[in-house]
Amino acid sequence: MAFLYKADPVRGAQWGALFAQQAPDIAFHLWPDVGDPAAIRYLAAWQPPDNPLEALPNLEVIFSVGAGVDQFDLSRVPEHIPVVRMIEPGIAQGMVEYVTQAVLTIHRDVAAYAAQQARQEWKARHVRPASSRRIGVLGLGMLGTAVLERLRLFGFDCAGWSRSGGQIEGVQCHAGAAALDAFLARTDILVCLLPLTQETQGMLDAALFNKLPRGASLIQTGRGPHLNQEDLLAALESGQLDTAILDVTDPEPLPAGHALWTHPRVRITPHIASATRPEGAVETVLENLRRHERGLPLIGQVDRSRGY
Ligand code: NDP
Ligand code: OXD
Repeated sequence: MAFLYKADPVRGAQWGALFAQQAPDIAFHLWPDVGDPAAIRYLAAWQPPDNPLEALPNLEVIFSVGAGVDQFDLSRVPEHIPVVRMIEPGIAQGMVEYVTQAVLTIHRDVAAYAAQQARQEWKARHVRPASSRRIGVLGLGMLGTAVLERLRLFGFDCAGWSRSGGQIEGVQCHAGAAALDAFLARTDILVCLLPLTQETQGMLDAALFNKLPRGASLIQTGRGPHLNQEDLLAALESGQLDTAILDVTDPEPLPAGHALWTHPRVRITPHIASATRPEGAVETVLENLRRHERGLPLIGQVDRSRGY
C-alpha cells in the first residue's frame, strides 16, 4: 500500500519520518517522487494534481493537509473517492492563539498605543471591560467553537452564527440566514471562520459591514475570497469599520503596492493563523486509513453537497 504526500516538502519530510515510525508497512512518497503511480492508494495534498485519477489510477481517498478544502476542485474528484479535511488538535490550538491575540489587540488598543509611542506620547486611554465588548464569530465548526470557548473565559460577550446554530456554554448561538442581521447588529468585533463555498464567497461586503454597529472591527481568518477588499477599504474610510486584522487575502500573497498593505488601521499576516501539525495530522490520517480498511466513516469526510 502506498501513500503520496503533495504539499510543503519540509512538513512532508516530517510526515515521512512519522509514517516510518508508526506505519512502516506503508510506502510513503513525497511528491514529485511518486514511484509507481498505480500503487498509490492514498493522497494527502494541499493542491491535488488536476486530474487525480488520470495521474493516480488506483486512488481510494484524498486527504486535505489543511482544515479547508476550497482549494480542491471537487468536480474533478470522482464521487466514489472520499475527500477528507484535516481535523487535528494543533490547527484549533493555533487558531485560538491567533484570534485571541487579534481580539486583545483591538480590545486593548495596541495599534493606538504603538502610534502614541512613535510620537513619544504618554496618554492613557479608556479601558472598556471585556463584558461590554461583543464578539461575534461566523462559523461554529471545529475552529469557531474552539475560539469562542476560549474568548468567553475573558468575560467577552460572545455570540456565534452558522447554518445550523449549535450549543456552546455561555455563548449565544444564532442559526441560519434569518438570524444573521440580529447577530451582526450586536457584534463589535467580527471574526470570520467560515469555509469558502459558493454561499460564503464575497459575504464580507459593504451590505454586511453596514449591519454592524458603526466602528466595529473585523478579524478575517477564513479565506481571502470571503472578503470584498474594496468594500473593506471604503468601510474603513467612512468609519463604518475601525480596524481590520487580515490573515488571508485574495490573491495570496497580496500584491506589492495594494492599498491594504499600508492602511494605518489594517494589520496583515501571511496566512499563518494556524497550520496543521505533523504529529496530530499523521495520527488522524493513520486512524482514517484503519477506518477506511474496515469500511467505517472517516473523520472529517467532506459533504460534497455542502462543499465543506
Ligand atoms: P468546519 O467545517 O468545522 O465549520 C464550518 C462552520 O461554518 C460550520 O459551523 C458551518 O455550519 C458554518 N457554515 C458553512 N457554510 C455556511 C453558510 N453558508 N452559512 C452559515 N454557516 C455556514 O470548519 P473549521 O472550523 O474547521 O474551519 C473553518 C475555515 O477556517 C476553513 O474552511 C478554512 O477556510 C479556515 N482556516 C483558516 C486557517 C488560517 O490559517 N487562516 C487555518 C485553518 C482553517 P454548520 O455547523 O451548520 O454546518
Ligand atoms: C487550513 C489552512 O485550511 O491552513 O488548514 O488555511
